[in-house]
Amino acid sequence: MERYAELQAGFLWERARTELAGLPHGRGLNIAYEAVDRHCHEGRGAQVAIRWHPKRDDPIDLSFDDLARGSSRFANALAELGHVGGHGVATLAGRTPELYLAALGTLKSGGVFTPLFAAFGPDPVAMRLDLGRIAVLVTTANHYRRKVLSKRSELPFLRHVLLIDGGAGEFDDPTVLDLEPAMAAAADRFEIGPTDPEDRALLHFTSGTTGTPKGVIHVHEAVVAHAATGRIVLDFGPDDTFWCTADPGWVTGTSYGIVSPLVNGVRSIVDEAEFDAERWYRILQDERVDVFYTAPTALRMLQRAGADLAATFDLSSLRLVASVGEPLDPESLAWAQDVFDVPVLDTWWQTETGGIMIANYLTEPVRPGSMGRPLPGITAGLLKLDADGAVELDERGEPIEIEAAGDIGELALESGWPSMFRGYLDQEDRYQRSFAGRWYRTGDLARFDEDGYWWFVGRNDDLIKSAGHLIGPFEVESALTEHPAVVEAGVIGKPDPTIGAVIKAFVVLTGDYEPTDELRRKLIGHARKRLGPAVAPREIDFVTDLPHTRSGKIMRRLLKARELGLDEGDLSTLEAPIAGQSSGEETVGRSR
Ligand code: 6R9
Repeated sequence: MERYAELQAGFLWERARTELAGLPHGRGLNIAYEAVDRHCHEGRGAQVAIRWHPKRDDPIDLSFDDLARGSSRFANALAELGHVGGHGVATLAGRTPELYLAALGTLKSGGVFTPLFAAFGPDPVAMRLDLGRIAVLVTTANHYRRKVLSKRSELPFLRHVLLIDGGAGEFDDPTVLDLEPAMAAAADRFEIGPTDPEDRALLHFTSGTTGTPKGVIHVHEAVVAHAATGRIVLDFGPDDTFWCTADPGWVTGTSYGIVSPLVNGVRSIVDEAEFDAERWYRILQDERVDVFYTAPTALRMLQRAGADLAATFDLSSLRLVASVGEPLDPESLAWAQDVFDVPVLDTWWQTETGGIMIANYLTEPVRPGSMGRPLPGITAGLLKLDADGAVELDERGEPIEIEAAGDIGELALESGWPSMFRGYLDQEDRYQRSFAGRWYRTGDLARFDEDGYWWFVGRNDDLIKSAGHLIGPFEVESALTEHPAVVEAGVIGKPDPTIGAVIKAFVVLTGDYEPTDELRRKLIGHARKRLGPAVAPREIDFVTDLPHTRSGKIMRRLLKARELGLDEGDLSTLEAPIAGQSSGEETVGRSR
């Protein structure tokens, strides 16, 4: 692998583009062609592309040929129903092969693919189907009956529902069809139509802190970034087995759970089941996983399950572990490095960026707590903000960039990379507002150090103003998790008439500690020593779990709303408590 400096010097997006095949006869660029058909044309069709672990039964292999044929059948089935270009197709399903075939088949057919979390309830589903003007929904009979049926009349755009597990007869509705016979009747070859790199391909919903979710639009050109970042950061090689634990309902599970590994020809693990520490270690061991991409919250859940459990498995196949979604605190990083005995690389990106933008690299020293350095081809900047959080402009009206290491500003990226989002659906104003001059504003606060490593400070909205200090919850949480009693902490500012806000922490303890007043005092003492009295929490509550989004982010605004007895806002992305580890969904009944 090339070192960072060399990579940066030699990197051009135009050149990364030439590593892709492009559609035959100069018909453009299509994600699904790069992900599957290309491998078949180049003689790799028999290789395993996805090794699927159903919830209960033995794993099943899908080769690139299988994916090519299955996705073609899906595209033909769509065409048969009259969906030929620009149509929105959503999945509301667990991580089963049909989800992956639907994703790839939709892209082949010129449609726009939207994955929804299977655990969403009726309201969030209806809202997204409506906002996304979804024409075809791929789901199970059970989801349809429980979540969509009663709202069907409010969804005029929804023309067809395809049931993965059959049972359409129950609904006595010509627009509700069984997927399997529709696919079986369709041809397994499909010629992908001309695809402009700027054609829409993916629509991901990401919830704002309040109000309606934003629909983030990506185009086929994004595959250039999916491909390159997989090689540069995740170090994909042809013989690798890769496991991205994210559900496609979160952008990570699409960019790195579908597109990037397939385009790079690596074998991917897809696990239908939800988190289970023992199961995860077993998969890592038995599948000889080389590269593991997960979230800090999952690493902390593994940590909670104890090092003893980890020690009973042979994890020696691993070459690197990477994480995304939240800051990877130095304590969790050290734990993971110890247990997996490989470099653990934090990576930073967003739904809007489509792919990894800032990362640590296998070839470079890791700075614990830092998200690393910008990818080659990516220019990161730090914009100066005024007291109201607005970008400060110079006399020419250009945003002022922070030049000094250590100062805090808003993380911005110079626009123009291939996987940059091309819009918020129906919210052009909001899209325009997320740019300042040539910069895309991420809404995250950060700083950089003398060596160009970037450090996450917090979401702009989560920042706490207390006694004249600006405090990012992450630095307080990170100090708390350093204490051996603490697995996870969530920190908020509680409004206070005198000092603006009092820092309050919600703390999850490891199994070895009891929630006592004495421990509370000790933790406050520990935090004061680490952070100073102005930044240390004044109050600590012991809790058994913190509220997380389905992508594993601590929902600080919910902690705050509950603390203050305020409206809890949009909770559609709230993850069910980890304890039972079930999303409350039953397995899709299927015979095999
Ligand atoms: C891929 C994804 C984006 C937000 C982002 C930031 C937070 C992601 C992070 C991180 C600290 C990291 N975030 N990675 N914060 N360190 N390595 O997560 O997309 O769901 O849109 O969230 O997640 O706040 O702005 P998305």
